[in-house]
Amino acid sequence: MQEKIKNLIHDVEGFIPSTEEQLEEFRLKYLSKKGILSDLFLEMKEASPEQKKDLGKILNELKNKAEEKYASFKESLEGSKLEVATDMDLTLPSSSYLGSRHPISIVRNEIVEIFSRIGFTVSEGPEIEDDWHNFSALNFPEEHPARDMQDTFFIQKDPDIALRTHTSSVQVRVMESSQPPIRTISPGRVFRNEAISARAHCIFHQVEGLCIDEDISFADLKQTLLYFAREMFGEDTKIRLRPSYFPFTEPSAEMDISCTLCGGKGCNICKYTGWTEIMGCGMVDPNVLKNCHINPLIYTGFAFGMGIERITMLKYQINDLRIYFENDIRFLRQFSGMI
Ligand code: 2NL
Repeated sequence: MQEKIKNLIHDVEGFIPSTEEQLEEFRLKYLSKKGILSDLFLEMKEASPEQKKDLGKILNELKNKAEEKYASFKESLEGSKLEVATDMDLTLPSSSYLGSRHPISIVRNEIVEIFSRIGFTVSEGPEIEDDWHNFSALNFPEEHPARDMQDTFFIQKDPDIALRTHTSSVQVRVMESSQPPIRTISPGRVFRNEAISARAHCIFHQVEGLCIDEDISFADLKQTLLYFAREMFGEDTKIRLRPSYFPFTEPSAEMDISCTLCGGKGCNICKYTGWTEIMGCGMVDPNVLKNCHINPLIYTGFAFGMGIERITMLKYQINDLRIYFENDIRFLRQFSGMI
């Protein structure tokens, strides 16, 4: 009888049920009233007192092992039953919407690619800037209205520290820390204290560019920006430059491209002029070069700046800036699959 019980212990130890039915069979076989254990306990009563002692011990071991086995699998098999019990059809294809890049990121990446093909690197810098990098080094006079509280977000009323109002502050840092040749663009977020409307926002994105070397002329500026316009808006795109003013460039200009919608014939996007403005540009003012330890007698340079929101509006015919910040999934989904 001892031998028989030892074999049963061995069987119980090796038992691994994979369904609830198999576990129930196990329970009936060993633990039910008509099961093996009940029979064996009855059988044991027939044994001699000496045998009873040893048999009792080994029979209790079998009983404990069978009960433990049953308890441990009952919990795990019931758990798995719960998971399977949901009405999910696992053979269906998964959701096809994988998310998409934001249109501002798509256009920023495209601008970076276009300029990197002609040797421009990408520079980044802090969004919280000091007065020197955001204004003074860029030749903004002490009394310039852009420094005003109404236009700039100052940090904790400290007149020296503010959120950058343009990314030219990054390029001041590049000029201070390196010598020409410099060819770099700085994409990034900028902040201006403006009322939010369809045409203005207090947070927006810019790409500014800077090219400094010996003998850089306005012709280099013009050809670089023509190349950019054609790559961005198509090879038939024309550009025109109108005189303008910025504190950091002299001479300065505003660049228009032939209207992306009507191609120059006149429509409501270009207000029937055939042209739309896309950026500011000019030759870097010698005072700016001096401020950044670059000798203006040896080096000249051009610079430009554009708003990414505006370029994106023209490219995708978006007529309200606010939609960029609303995260409306119906708007964002239209850009899925784009890099
Ligand atoms: C704008 C800005 C311009 C720049 C931006 C620039 C200037 C220097 C160094 C680096 Cl000195 N970047 N940026 C130059 C000329 C015009 O326009 O708000 N355009 C829409």
